[in-house]
Amino acid sequence: MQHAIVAAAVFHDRSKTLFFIAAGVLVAWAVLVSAGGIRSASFPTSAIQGRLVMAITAVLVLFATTMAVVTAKTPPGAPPFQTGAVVNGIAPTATPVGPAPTSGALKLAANPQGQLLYDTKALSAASSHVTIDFTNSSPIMHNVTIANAQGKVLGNTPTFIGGTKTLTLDLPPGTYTFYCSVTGHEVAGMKGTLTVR
Ligand SMILES: [Cu+2]
Repeated sequence: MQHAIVAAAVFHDRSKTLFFIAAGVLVAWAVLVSAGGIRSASFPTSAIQGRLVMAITAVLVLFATTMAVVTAKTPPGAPPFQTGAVVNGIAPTATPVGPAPTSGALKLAANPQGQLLYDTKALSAASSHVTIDFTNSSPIMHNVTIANAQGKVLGNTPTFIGGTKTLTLDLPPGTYTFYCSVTGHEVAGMKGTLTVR
């Protein structure tokens, strides 16, 4: 019975030091009492000694059982990191993750202060039906143009100032570029990558 509790505790949690101390003392006591019983034919030698042995045994069993219950109630600590396999003590480097694919309309905006930039360099669509809502609150005319990996233009918004224009395209899964085709804007940094999942 006690043995089963010890075994269960061993497999449940290695950190239950208190319980092991209690269980260890109990086991040591049991060995001691057994040894005494084997060596001496008249063990226990008196009724008082017999009661004493029983009392100590009872106290130890109670202590060990209590510790088992107390330690079992201690929730196991959550793992602090989920970084994948650790090899030779070196955790794998974190892989930069792009924006989560959006199944709804993708939002894109030009820098409202007039810098030749969009507000993101990466868009990710969860399906081939791609909708981009492009907002241009800057004082400069802009558009959004989509090209495939070979540079072939597949679609674009009009070039405009103020408000939002929507571009909808059906694109096979793959990697595309989005950019502003107004002269000099793409070179200045008005471009990014569109990933279609
Ligand atoms: Cu532009």
